[in-house]
Amino acid sequence: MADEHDTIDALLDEQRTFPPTAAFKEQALVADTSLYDEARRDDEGFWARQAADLVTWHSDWHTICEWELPFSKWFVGGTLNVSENCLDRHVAAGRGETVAFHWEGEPGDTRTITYADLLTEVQQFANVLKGLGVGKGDRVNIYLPMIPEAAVAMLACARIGAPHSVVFGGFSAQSLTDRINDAEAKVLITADGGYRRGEVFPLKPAADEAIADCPTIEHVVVVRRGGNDVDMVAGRDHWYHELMDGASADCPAEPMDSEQLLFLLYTSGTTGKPKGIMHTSGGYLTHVAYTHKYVFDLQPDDVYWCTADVGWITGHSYIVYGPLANGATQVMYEGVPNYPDNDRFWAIIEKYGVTKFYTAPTAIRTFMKWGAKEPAKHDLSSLKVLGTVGEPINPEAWIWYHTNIGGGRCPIVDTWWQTETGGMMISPLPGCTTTKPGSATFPLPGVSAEVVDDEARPVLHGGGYLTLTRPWPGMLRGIWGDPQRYQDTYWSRFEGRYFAGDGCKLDDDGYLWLLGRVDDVMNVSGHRISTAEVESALVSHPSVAEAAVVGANDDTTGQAIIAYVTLRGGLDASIDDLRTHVAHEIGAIAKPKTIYFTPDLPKTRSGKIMRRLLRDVAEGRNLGDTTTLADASVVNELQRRAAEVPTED
Ligand code: 7RM
Repeated sequence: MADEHDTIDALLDEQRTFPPTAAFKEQALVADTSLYDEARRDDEGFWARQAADLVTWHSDWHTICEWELPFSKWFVGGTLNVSENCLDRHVAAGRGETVAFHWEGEPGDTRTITYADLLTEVQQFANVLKGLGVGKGDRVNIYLPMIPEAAVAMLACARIGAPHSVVFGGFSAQSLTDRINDAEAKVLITADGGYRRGEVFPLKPAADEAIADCPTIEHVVVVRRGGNDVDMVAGRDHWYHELMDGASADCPAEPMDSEQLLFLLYTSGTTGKPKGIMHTSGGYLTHVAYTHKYVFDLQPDDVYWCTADVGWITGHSYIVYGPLANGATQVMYEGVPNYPDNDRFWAIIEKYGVTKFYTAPTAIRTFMKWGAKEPAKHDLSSLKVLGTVGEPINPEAWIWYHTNIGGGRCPIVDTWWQTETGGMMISPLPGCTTTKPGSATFPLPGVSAEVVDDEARPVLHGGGYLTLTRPWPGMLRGIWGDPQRYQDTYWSRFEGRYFAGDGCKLDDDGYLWLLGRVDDVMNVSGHRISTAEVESALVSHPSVAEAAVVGANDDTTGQAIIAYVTLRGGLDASIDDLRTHVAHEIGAIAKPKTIYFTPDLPKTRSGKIMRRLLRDVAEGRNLGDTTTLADASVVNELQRRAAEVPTED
């Protein structure tokens, strides 16, 4: 057994608990521990039952899991077609008229797309791709706004076994070039432009710039959305609607191997070139269908809305593959949450009667800034389960979400997972888990996680590193073109374990509390303090909406805690107030040395705080790589202020 020493000091002690209500339990798919018990007895058998229950196979697998560390194969020998699982089987079961997507454009235009409609469009587009010379194994790049054609394109690729590589529409031409070239994609699917904050943002010009340096691209398919003028290169560029006009709606789904590459999704490492994370078919689909069903307690009359972009793994797993495999009805929204006004999301929930809602802590903290009066303008009584993903959620943001969006009655599922894990790994089950605000609670049935210290000894209480000890069906199969980097990045820090890169603490009741990336852990006078905990303490002050904390080099303490704080609209607090508050919440050792007030924090395009840049600012360095930053002006402003603001001692 490990001795009780903290690899990362655990400081915050959140005591509030929220058991599922009797009313929720009564209707829940899972209201007891039966799934956990079953998976504990035989995890492979458990996953095999999910694969048999939730996925339709052309032929059976002979081996559930082949595990040659660090490479796994799932449902080996089985064949299936992922797009058939997402479409044909629902139509064949008489659910063709069920709405797959209530799509809402940012300007307010709408489309209602049934499963039958989606199946027709996907078959047509699969034929279009074949007509452009795309065959099984060929990579297709997708660079689109949040329009239904994004899902159509992904499913059409899946139908013919052509792995897709979706690049988020907010990425620059250079990022697109790098990703296309690494994947050696043959075809690019893009749009003229899309809507964002009331204006058309052009995509095709960026795509043109990108592919000027992409020798493998043979054809470009352009969806008309923005209506902006674009150049079309004869022979290379084609309008989507023109190709679809002449396309047959008959493209039978061919069986694919369970381990057929379904997609690549690029994720930027801390350094160097982005990694093409590989996901395959049968295991991935099983994992995302299972987690989507049980974590959201999916019911036949649900209207589910995930606010992610399809360019991120959350969009792949919990807009496209998981929900469609489960035959769910969804809302898909094109634009930003504050167009035309700050209540757009709440208006959408009311309009469509959304029951299950999945968003990110960064969005929730923004909503807190805008104030509870915005959701109060709308009837949100349709909501039943609320989800979060992407970052640790501070207890205060959790409580705000629970109170102001969930009306105090909706369980919150805080879901921890990664691009690499493919699907959710640590999360409550809403009908069975007593939640604690800020904790992702326990590994899902079938998932084995362990917190360890520097020497890979299990930590039974306190802070350490989150590792995964058994393979799981949705796990990445590697990094495209670089098996060594796969081994080095994920499997070398702790022998025989997948290391996710996140710090995590275990409390007395065995709950897991994610502490952020370990690169973000600070060392103050020998205490290893997680940025997430100091941020949570700051955000628990009534005037604070959002906070980012970093450790900057310090002659006396090794590192000093520097905080960047955004206040809630109309509220005020002094630096002294906040330092005292942190000391009171978690102890004097965690008091920030310096606090800067800022209207915004630097974030990645998917909304994660970029602490690395704040460290550069705090230490007076030139900024490193800023290409993944959503809005560069934020750090420039902080640099200017850093030069001006005196340090508190
Ligand atoms: C789904 C996604 C992965 C990283 C991961 C964590 C952080 C995600 C949570 C979380 C605390 C959560 N994929 N993260 N979910 N931290 N609680 N519920 O975000 O590949 O883009 O990022 O995100 O650090 O390692 S991702």
